[in-house]
Amino acid sequence: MKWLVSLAVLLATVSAWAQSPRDVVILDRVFNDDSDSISNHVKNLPTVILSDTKLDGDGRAPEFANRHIWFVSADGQNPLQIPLDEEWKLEFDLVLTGTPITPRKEAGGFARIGMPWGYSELQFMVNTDANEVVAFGYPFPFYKFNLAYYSGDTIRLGIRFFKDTDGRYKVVYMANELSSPALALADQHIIVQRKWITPGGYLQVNIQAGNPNNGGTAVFNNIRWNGALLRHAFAIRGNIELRDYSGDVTQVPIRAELRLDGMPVRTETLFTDSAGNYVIPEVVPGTYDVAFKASHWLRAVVPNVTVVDADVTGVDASLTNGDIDGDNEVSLLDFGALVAAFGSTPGGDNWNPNADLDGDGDVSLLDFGILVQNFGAVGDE
Ligand SMILES: [Ca+2]
Ligand SMILES: [Ca+2]
Ligand SMILES: [Ca+2]
Ligand SMILES: [Ca+2]
Repeated sequence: MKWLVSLAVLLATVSAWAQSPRDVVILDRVFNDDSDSISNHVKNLPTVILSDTKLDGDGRAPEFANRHIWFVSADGQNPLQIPLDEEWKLEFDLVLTGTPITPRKEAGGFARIGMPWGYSELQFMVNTDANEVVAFGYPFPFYKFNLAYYSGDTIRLGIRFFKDTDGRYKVVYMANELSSPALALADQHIIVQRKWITPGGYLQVNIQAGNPNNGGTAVFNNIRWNGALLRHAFAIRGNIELRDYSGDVTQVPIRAELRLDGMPVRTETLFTDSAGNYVIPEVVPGTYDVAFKASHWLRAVVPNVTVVDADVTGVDASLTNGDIDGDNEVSLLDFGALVAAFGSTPGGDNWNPNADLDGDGDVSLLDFGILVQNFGAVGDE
């Protein structure tokens, strides 16, 4: 009896753990071969509806398909880039309806994984024409379920991603009560160069020339997510000094980058308050190097910022002024840029706002003095 009780407690814990994602972001027309189709998207978590009709082509090549994607998100704006070492599971009930069922309408789970050239994509799809339930997309493992899917069916799909005890990143695909084995991704030495993954879902409707009634709808119901957003996330706070500057610091965009093992996992454009204070919200626990760079200031990196179970404060940086061309060094190139802009004011032919180092509205000897003082300085990598 004892193990039964333990199992019941475990199941209660697991079901409480899986919740709706905090938010999702919908990317409209990722494929847009029929630009005058009528697409409609509904975000009403835990439900997302993607639909697209009038897929008869727009008379301009290519005329293949339209695709729409949603991704889990912390803010409804940006897909969440989850560090690879985070285990997560995404599940939903999917109803895909194709009108007509041919040409192909497909929908299902979707993921992007960071690669040295950008990213690669997983499709875990059902389709209306071949009736398949199948996952594919390098470097994700191929898997085909022994199930037949028909337009209008409800199917529960799930993707679980985790780092196994053998050190390899693996995925388990789920369809109704079936699960694939834990399957390793290909080329693990490549995926660890970027270290992020973003899950979600998608709809793709292929074009049928001459049929204005051609369309498809994917309803994702009961979306459940137990990944990084349900573990608490915390803020990183601190102060950024923009040195030798008398302008309005609240108007200076600062690019902040969170790096895990040297690899960027998140970038943000920050603005500080008038005292230089900033906040990076919703940071998943981990040990980060935090890099800050602003237009004509050198980059500063604060190493080993560890987020555990509370906001982290005092992550301060002081940025050296003088990098007019933005190459992260104060050199002769910047001197040349300052000379070229010397004497200018906003609106002038040779005005360069990045040469106005002190932010007083003209390029003068004061700016020259700042450059001389910092000449030869090089920012952090
Ligand atoms: Ca077209
Ligand atoms: Ca059309
Ligand atoms: Ca420079
Ligand atoms: Ca100036």
